[in-house]
Amino acid sequence: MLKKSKIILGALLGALSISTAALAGIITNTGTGTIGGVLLTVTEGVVTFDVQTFAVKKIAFDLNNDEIVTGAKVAKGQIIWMVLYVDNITPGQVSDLRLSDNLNLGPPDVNSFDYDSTFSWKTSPCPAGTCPAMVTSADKKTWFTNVEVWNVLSVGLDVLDTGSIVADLVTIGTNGVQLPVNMTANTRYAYRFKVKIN
Ligand SMILES: [Ca+2]
Repeated sequence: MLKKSKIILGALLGALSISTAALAGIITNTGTGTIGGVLLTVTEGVVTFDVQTFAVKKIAFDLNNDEIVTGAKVAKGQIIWMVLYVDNITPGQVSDLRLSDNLNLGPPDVNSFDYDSTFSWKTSPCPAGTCPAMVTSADKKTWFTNVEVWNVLSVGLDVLDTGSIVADLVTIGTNGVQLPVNMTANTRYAYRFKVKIN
């Protein structure tokens, strides 16, 4: 069974929220003024923003880099890829992205997966806020296997990088001494690792 993941923006690990209210929704700011204290000599200036939410997305691939869709049949002992990614489609930096993924949740999924190997990450450009297409399985395979380099992450929770896998828990971003993830504008951030199905 495929597992759910969590995304936390600027919140503690373990929280379920995708973002805070301040980070999601429409916000408006109005500036006012007068000349010589006389009303209506200066008209209002208004600015409105569409504040984006950021969703964590998860894909499983087999070792031929073909998507394993939700509900597909897999075998005990099979090694597969798990991939988590988040798209920053805004032209600004997103600070302190944090992700977590528990490989073995409670019943009925106890002991579902064990980490195997190849913990790594990469980024993909999203020019003009349009990230690489991920609609079809072919799209996903094309993106997964394109020329972008997957950078190795240490499995440990340490100062070496932004990711760790300790026991069953994958964490990305700020966590103790682990380094933060500050997402570059118009960029997809992706993390992958192989797991064994128990
Ligand atoms: Ca690490």
